[in-house]
Amino acid sequence: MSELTPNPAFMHRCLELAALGRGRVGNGALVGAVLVRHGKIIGEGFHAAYGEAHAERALLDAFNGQVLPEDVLYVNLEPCCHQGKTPPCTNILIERGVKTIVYGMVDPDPRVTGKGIAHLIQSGVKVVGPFDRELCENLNKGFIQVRKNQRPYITVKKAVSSDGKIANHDGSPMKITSKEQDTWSHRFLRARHDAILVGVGTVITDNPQLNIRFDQTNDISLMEGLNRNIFRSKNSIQPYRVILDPAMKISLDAKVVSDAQASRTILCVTPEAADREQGKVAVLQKRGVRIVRIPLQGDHFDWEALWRALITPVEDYHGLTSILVEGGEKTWEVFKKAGFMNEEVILTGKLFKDLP
Ligand code: AOF
Ligand code: ZN
Repeated sequence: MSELTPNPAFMHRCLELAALGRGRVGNGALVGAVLVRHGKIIGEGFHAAYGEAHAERALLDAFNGQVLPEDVLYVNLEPCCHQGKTPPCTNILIERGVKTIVYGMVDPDPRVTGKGIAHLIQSGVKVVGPFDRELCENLNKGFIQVRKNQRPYITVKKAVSSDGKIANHDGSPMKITSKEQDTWSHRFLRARHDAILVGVGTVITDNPQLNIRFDQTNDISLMEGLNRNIFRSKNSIQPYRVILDPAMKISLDAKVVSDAQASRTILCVTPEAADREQGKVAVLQKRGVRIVRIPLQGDHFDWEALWRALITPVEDYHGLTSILVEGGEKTWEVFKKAGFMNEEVILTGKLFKDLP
């Protein structure tokens, strides 16, 4: 067999497809697959939602033709070999006669790690990879974090004036970032996380919406030079809004619990506060707000209990894998001090004296 030189364009297409599952795959992986014949894509598939067909199966189910020995299947994650909510992908790949596979990264799920590749090789499939591993791992950093460490991937975002002052120092809202920075934040930060997290103090002072709003006019210039489609598409579901509110101080009028997307809000309270505020709990639950009871450990929530509640699927909640921590200052510090910060993004705005 002649040597195969994988083509990055096909792996990039897998990532674009994979990203369409953002917000829908719960605590699972974002996966896309393409079938290539003589340098052209002839089939595509992606993991569209939690519990639904994996990318490879979705592709082969939709592909009516015969897979030929020279066809190459690209997929950004090692094909699975376990019986989970759906049958193993390795089986259908072998059955349908796929002879060459290019994969992007090894699956961190211990049920699969290395075993998917081994199963394919034992069955005579040529397996090439990991190919474009960094890009693939970057898209699935939340999934990797959850599978390896049983907690979400955490990015902390701050806005700081160019002379180092922080907004909201005295509790009053202050606009530090520019419109362009805000568009970037929505497009590249909020859109690439499963949830946006703030402390209740920020909800009380700013009454934020914590959703993705695209500024169409700024989109294109900001996207230049970047792969435009590796983000959450406009039709995608909004990220969850996670509010840390131990004493359940949130107002029933706060936007995050009263707008049309109240069902995307997860309110974390102590069991004592939930018992004390049963009326409020009932109203919020009726609006679809998810209320999770987390005990305190010292002056903050018990981390393990918090992670468990956020990453574990229960009934119609399918879990999440990544969180963007947006504020305020106390919340940033707690995450940083506890060692849970994977990434820190600091947006530098105007000089403090020039702020409105
Ligand atoms: C693939 N292709 O598209 C995805 C994979 O509970 P299940 O059955 O959905 O299994 C979840 C695990 O399957 C997940 O942790 C990861 O190891 C793999 N996801 N594998 O070959 C896909 N989504
Ligand atoms: Zn699979």
